[in-house]
Amino acid sequence: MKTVIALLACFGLGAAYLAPAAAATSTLTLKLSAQNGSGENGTATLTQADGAVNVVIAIPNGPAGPQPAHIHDGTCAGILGVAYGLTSLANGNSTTVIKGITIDQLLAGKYAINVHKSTDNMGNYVACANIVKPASSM
Ligand SMILES: [Cu+2]
Repeated sequence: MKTVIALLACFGLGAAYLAPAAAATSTLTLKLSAQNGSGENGTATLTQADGAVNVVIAIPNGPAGPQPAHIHDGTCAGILGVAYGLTSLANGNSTTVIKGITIDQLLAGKYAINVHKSTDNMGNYVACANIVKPASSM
């Protein structure tokens, strides 16, 4: 009887340790930090849907826009090419559904969400967030 109880205890612990690693990331909130003096701080919230990732950007003091936004390869410190297009921001808000990917695939690579000042000034980045897990949830 003691052996059975010990085995059950082991399985219980095993399941508790395995569960977080096996579970897909369902939501990820990133802090968009203002760049180049824009003052445009906000958030990007990624939510896993069935076969797609929903990306919601919210910059409370964003201008009327439109402000183009993308998921780029690279990091905020070293932005590379566009990996996925996002809906341009209007009044600081943007919602996009990206089909065929998962949040975990984004986390496994090196990606950053960035927002451009305007269609006429794409070279000026006004906000950026690296797609990484927050340190507290690692
Ligand atoms: Cu871009």
